[in-house]
Amino acid sequence: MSTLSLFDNIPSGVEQEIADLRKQLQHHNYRYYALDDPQITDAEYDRMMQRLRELEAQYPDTVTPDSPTQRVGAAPLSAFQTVIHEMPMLSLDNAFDDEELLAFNQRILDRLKISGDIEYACELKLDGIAVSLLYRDGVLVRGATRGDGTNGEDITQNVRTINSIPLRLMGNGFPTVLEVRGEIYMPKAGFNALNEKARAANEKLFVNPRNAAAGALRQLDSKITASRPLEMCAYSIGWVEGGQLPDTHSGVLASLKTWGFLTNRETEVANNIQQAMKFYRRIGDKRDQLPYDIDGIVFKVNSRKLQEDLGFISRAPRWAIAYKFPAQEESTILLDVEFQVGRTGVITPVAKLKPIFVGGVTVSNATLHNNDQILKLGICYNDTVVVKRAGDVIPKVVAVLTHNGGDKVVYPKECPCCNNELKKEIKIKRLKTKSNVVENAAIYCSAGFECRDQLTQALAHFVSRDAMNIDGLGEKILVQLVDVGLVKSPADIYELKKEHLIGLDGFAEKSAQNCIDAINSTKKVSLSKFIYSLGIPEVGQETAKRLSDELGCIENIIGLKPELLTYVTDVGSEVSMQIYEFFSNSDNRKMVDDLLKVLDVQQSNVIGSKFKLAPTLANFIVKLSIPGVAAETAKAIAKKFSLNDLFFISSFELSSLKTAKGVKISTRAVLGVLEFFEDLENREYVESLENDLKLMGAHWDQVRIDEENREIGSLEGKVFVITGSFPEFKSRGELKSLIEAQGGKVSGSLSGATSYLVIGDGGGGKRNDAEKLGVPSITLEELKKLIDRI
Ligand code: 9MJ
Repeated sequence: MSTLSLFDNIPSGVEQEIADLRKQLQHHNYRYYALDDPQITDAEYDRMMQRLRELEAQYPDTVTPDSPTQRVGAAPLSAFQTVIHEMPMLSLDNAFDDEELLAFNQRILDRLKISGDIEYACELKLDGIAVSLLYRDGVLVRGATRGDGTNGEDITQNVRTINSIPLRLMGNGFPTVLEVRGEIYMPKAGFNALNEKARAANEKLFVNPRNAAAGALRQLDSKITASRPLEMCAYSIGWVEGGQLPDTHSGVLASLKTWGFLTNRETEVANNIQQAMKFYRRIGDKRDQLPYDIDGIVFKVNSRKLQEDLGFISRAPRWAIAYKFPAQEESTILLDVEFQVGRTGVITPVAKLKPIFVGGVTVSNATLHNNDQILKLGICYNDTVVVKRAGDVIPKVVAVLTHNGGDKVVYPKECPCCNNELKKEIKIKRLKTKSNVVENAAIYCSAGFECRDQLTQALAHFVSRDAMNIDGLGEKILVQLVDVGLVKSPADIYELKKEHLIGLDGFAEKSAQNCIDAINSTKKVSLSKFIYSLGIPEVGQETAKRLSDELGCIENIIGLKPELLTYVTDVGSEVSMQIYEFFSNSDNRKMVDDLLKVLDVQQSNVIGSKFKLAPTLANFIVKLSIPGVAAETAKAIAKKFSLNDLFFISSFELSSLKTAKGVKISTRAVLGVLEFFEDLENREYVESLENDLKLMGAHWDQVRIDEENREIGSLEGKVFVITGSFPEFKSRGELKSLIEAQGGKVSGSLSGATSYLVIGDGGGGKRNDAEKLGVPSITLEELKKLIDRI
């Protein structure tokens, strides 16, 4: 009989297991969210969490509010309670230029009656919602908004759902009562994903990450908050009892980090105000590359003793200042809307604005994106609108503030260039094997090269520097060539003679000859440049290169079904559909054929090993988009059956399958597979996909044979640990799949069994650990070489 513990009827072994799981989960949560350096895979983390959930469900008495399982949200509230802050939450004074910043520094020197340098902690000013978190004996007992600085709202239930907020402090040495202050914000990626979902569901969009974060915190139902991608960065402390804190602000931040908080990694200490200014400029330069919005830099006198001496003035500390960046959003008046025809015929509404200084430049044009956006904004002429300009991105109208009596903006019915009737693009957004058709917002002119604007835009792209790079054919000349009927498609450029050009504005004998020479010199062209030049929607230089490297020749790209195109690196379902549709269009095919006649496109005719290795039966099944069948289920199916088996499989055979985690596959998946393969059209389509793979030498069975011949599968038996970020891949999961496709394994933690540590951006932290274990560290490029050595 096992011994009983503090709780009735709970074996002490279980109690210990629960305590261990919580501790481990807390540790790995911290590694993931605060340090961004996970030691285990998501799957391992999920398994531990699942185990803890099971135990807590079995023994509900053991559940505590600080258990990692309690981040999912609690019962909805009817209203938020008011919180009176023990210490007022202050705001910050602002500086808008160097002069104001220097004046701030001087005021400090004067007040302290000192001369010389003041040390400043330099922090990014996150654009989110200020919050206060109260910990008693290390346990989170209250979360509150700033409110008016004196009274805030109790949002404890909501803050508990945020993974980067410790429910229990880590380590030791923290005061008995500790109030931590910081900013809750929504990273840009999470914000974009959230708006993407809202767009798909036809819901109202959030204007910016700050509003989205504020909205998420205002929810009375914390389950909604839990579903929003929020983070919290700690940047100061408030009320403290029973404990000592470091003498410097930077020391406090370091302590907060050891106690489990996310602190901003860009924070630095400047020895004086000049260094602080340099920090401001450095961060300003990379502001748009940061994964979250900031609106300035906060400088805080680093010595806490000096902070105390300086004190406060009205509602702001004398020892801190926010040096703001130029606003990226401003309001102005919508004067007019111009509907422009793009290269692919899509009509883009361009807002003509009363000029406004925003994001560091004067803006008078901004995109209104598309008809959906116009409808969603309900925008009218003469409206007061919000314009956003972040970095070098095209300015856009993001919101309407007030209507001022103007007419509604409506899309034209006819092409503004050629008067052709406009169409709404009904795109099969999902692949052929996915049945539902969704409407895409784009409204377009289907006249193709018959439409002068489309033709000139397509030609301008074709001759541009990153494309065919033909010198001397500027837009004005292209327009003339189109207007006189000399050029009706890109291939016609190569038929031009000197005499044709001499008659045009801007050409003399010599310049005409130079232009013809420039044209002729571009006839020999790489496949990737050629693909890029075609102007396929969504296909930029990177994708063109991938298509070229991995498929070898244009013939292999034309007609390749969208599901199989997604085996090309970084080609997702959206892009694959664009490519497939482009080559399905007879006008486009003619353009390509004509070009191939006049150009010398350098092609290898070899399908790359990356493409050949990408298809596995499991990921092929996933691509079929069968309801209920995601990666784990597909793997379980692929392990037991061949593709052919699935054509005749019984529900009995399917329902006995278990995933690697030992979970039975869902009824939905079983029914999904049965229904899918009962459909004759689906079967024929799957067979044609499989045949295509065989013809390309990329079928999983062929790859297996090759592996036996030791030609492919170069990572067989090797164990990799991945650290840092890899911008080339959408996620680490993608890099993991690449390694696994080559027969390698990916582990979450370094050990003597690790073959290589793959280091990405900012991932140098593990290098020493690897060295100690005698594990070689390699870059992504080196990993690729390892793969290509086959
Ligand atoms: C933000 N928003 O990132 C402060 N803040 O300090 C930072 N805000 C602040 N510090 C005292 N980094 C009052 C507000």
